[in-house]
Amino acid sequence: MHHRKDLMRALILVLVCVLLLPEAVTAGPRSIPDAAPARSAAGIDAPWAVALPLVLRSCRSFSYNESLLWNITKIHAADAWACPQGGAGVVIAILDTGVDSSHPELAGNLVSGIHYFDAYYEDANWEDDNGHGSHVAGIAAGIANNGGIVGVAPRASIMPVKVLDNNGSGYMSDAGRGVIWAIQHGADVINMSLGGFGDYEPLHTAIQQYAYNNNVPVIVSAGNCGVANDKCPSQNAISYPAAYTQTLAVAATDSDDYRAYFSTVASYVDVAAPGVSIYSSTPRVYPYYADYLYYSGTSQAAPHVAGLAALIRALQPGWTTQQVYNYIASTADDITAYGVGWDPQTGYGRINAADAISGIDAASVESLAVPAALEAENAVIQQDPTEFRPGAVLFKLREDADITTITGDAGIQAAGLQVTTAIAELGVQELHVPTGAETTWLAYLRSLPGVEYAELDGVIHIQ
Ligand SMILES: [Ca+2]
Ligand SMILES: [Ca+2]
Ligand SMILES: [Ca+2]
Repeated sequence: MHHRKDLMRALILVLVCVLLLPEAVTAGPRSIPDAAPARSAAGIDAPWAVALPLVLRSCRSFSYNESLLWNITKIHAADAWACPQGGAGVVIAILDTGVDSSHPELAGNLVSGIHYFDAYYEDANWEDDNGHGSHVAGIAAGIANNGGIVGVAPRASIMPVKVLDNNGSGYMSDAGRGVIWAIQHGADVINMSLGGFGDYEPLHTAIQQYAYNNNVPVIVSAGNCGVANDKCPSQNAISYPAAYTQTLAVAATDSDDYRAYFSTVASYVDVAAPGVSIYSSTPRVYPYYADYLYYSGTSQAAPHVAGLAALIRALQPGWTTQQVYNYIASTADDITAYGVGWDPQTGYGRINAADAISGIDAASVESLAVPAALEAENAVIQQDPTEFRPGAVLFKLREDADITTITGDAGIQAAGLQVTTAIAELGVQELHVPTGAETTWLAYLRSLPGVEYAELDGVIHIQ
């Protein structure tokens, strides 16, 4: 009985979807300048099948190559593309190396972006000169039905916020300003496939006050220090902003749901998503000349979750950030290979988009909560970065303090140091110090009674 009812319901739903979405049956590209069949640097042609039985099963209208895009299949993304589909109307800010504006997987989903560089520089040239940002953007919101790839939220908008250079590096201050800019310009979800090995209070404050408190989930890669390597100060080094409780930290898993060997094992890991050999969009410009490449990293894992957050946001715009986090965690498939329930390898498990979306109307998010024990473990460990922007120490004054307590300080005056505004929105100032003397002046600023905090501007990298 139930089965027959369900079947009838499904058929009606399919009919409604087909009526509402002519694209569903024509499977044609939507204002795509170049919808040539996919090709990769590895020379793989990517034929995509129009999978009619799956359309019937799930109201899905997007087709994709299920064996090539194992990651999309693994998290059951196709079953999450319910009507109305794909995260339409939701803006995902990609804080990264920029985004290729001409890529057919991305161009149609782009909104305006920004480029921050070296703490003071800003322009609108957010083109991707590295490749990482375009790859990440494709995983979150690559366009469906034009071949190649499809993102987890194929109709979400992509907001490029370029805070990393062509080497995939940048500073915490750029990321902080990027978060603020994204929120001020309408971002609904933020993806940060990046991290550094030092706490930086202005970025933490920007995430908490601008994103988290305004119902904007911040999805962050957990880090690639699962094995010792020259990019990590130590094995499983704490990565920021992943370690902040206001972010959702994502570990990387492989096609068998095992932790990727490189994925950082830590108390702050919240969930896991595919991050090994992920096929996605790359720039058509130097030095790539490739439409698609395979990348591995927790950088690749995070945008799966950002895409899922967009799908959720499209259907539940009123949920708080924590409710979105808790819901993603509670609908994940627990990876029991590392123990039943939460574990530091995969968090609450590998995300399951189908379970998240199918249960979203009935979900009682108020009853979901991250266990208190985990929150305690999640507490941020204060740690100054060893790699930071030269010549700068940033600080914030206490409410009752005046800037003359710094500019009029005998020690600072004797050294002839200048103070400028660094992040106006957060009241953060910068003390310009001689290169090599940053940690000395950091300690000095922290010793002054009017200073709420002082920080080095830590280096961040793609992950
Ligand atoms: Ca596509
Ligand atoms: Ca967290
Ligand atoms: Ca587990």
